[in-house]
Amino acid sequence: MGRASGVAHTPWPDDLAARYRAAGYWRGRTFGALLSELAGAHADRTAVVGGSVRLTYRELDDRAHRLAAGWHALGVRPGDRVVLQLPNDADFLPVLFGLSRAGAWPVLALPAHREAELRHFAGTAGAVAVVTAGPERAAAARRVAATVPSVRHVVVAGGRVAGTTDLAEVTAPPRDLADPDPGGVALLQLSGGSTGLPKLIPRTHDDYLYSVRESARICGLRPDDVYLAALPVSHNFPLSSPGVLGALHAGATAVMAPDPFPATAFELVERERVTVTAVVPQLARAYARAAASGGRDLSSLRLLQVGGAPCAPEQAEQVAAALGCALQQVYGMGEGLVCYTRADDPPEVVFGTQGRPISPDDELRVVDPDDPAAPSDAEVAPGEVGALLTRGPYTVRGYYRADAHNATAFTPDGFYRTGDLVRRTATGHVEVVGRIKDQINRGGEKIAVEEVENHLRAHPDVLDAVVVGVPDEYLGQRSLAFVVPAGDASATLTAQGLRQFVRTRGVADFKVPDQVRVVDHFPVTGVGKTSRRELRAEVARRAHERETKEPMMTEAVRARVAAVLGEPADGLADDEDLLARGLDSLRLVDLVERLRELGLDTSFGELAETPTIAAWADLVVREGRG
Ligand code: J2J
Repeated sequence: MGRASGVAHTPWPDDLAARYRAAGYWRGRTFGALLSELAGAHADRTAVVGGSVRLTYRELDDRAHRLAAGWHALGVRPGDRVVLQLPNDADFLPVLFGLSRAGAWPVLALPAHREAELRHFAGTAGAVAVVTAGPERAAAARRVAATVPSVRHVVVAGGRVAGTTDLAEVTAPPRDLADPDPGGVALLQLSGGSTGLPKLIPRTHDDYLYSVRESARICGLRPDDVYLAALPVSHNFPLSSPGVLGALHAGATAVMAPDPFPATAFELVERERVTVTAVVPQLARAYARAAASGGRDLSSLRLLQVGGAPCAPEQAEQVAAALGCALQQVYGMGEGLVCYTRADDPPEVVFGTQGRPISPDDELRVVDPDDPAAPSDAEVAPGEVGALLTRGPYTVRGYYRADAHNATAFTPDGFYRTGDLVRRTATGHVEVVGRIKDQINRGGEKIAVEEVENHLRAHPDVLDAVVVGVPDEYLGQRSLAFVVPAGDASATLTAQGLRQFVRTRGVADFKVPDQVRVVDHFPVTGVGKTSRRELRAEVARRAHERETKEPMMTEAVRARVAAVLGEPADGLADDEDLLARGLDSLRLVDLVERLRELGLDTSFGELAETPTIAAWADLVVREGRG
């Protein structure tokens, strides 16, 4: 596939690399070497629990050795890329470490990803294999293998699927394989992205293990801790902040939850005496509600980490109270930087900020979010809101094979443009206040609007599409697509049909627009909006306004219609045909005048076209000045 070009891994400049080594951040140890050490130190302790399988450290180490030899026997060689899409179960860690020992670079796909995303990962990475689980994903992986020539193997966990290799067969007697370069790539994380499909993030053994080690220390993990992976474990948060890798680093136990819902998680907390887990704010609230109704013994839980999406201070406080454990806010990103509130931070900091960075050598700059196309990168005054730029000992310097994108995603001196709007407190804590990138954070799942727009535009009856995030009480944000039909297709395009269309394109469910509005033009009044970014910002602003203004405007319109008809307002339904109510042309002319008070410049003909309160309120929200 010729789409991706450029270098695999952008190294840190020599002077900084030397400094990170001298400071003891980078210790020259690989994933495989770490596991060997852990197996020596904690041999008979439980490392992993997944379903009914329990693996000691020695067993985990042994499986990883056999898998490494198995991958080698399949022809997987150092530097080869392998798309890894496994759910939270006992296979995940042995496979990850096995690939790592074979020198391969796992590409950490999420179980939610479907064919379109897998094809993109395999194609961009030039992957030699895809490892997945379950018949549906296996079928998608086989279709990917049929179109991406580099893919030689589809390996499926837990079952024999025609045309694939059973994961159980990827095994061979342990053999000496050269330990990979600790300064080289260990794995490829995925970015939430804002332009098109997710970018691949090359993380090195040195940098990733530094973030894992320090995260485990900051969270006070000890051998008697039990970490529950409730979120999909290939995501950076449950993998490394401190996540299952941090748990192993501390000699603790990592428990894999097959799904993140309270019933499943709480059963495991009770059964395994879980002490630490990590969730997104939406789940935290669900946990708090479920805990209030009792039924499970959650007394072992000492720390709930909340991150991945904005969490309001009151919410954080309520959750901590409901679960009766300490709460920690975590602000992190697959590209690197992770911030934690600390155990000894005062409550207003724990509840009111998203923490401070892991490393004394994390450099954070808060700059003027002026023009994203031509950023000045001038720092704002201390305590002011600005766009966050960061670089440091575990933040990447470039995406994998994405030279053109890297030119704008990073500053010339190597800072990553996070796209987040933040404020830093006098204590150095970060408050995340919003985003400047075109990305929707739907309950922690990141959606690049451009990717979804491209899928919508692929529909033969769609001329153009703009996708924006609108506030959602439960999810934080949900996605709203505005679609302009091609030619006279407006009669045939439906919201449901378009959502189904996006689904059949083989993308993760969370990317299917929550709402679709078919419109004859984009709801924009400003002139000269040529850039999609500005258009989106305008549409998002109006969509937001509309969400908040619509109920008010509906009542204002209803009152005026009632006055014109001489009937009580509460007898008029939003969607009833008002012409049938006796709203004749004379009365309509009167109404035109009255709606002018709401800032709507309309005509009697326009009102007669769709004679309902709902439609007119819509007009007022869209075109009124009120
Ligand atoms: C607001 N927004 C947040 C927070 C992330 C630990 C924790 C999370 C991630 C993660 C991670 C937020 N409040 N507490 O990788 O190791 C939004 C920001 C950020 C983007 C990164 C980790 N925590 N976010 O969420 O790569 O917008 O990583 O830039 O998925 O999530 O998303 P992602």
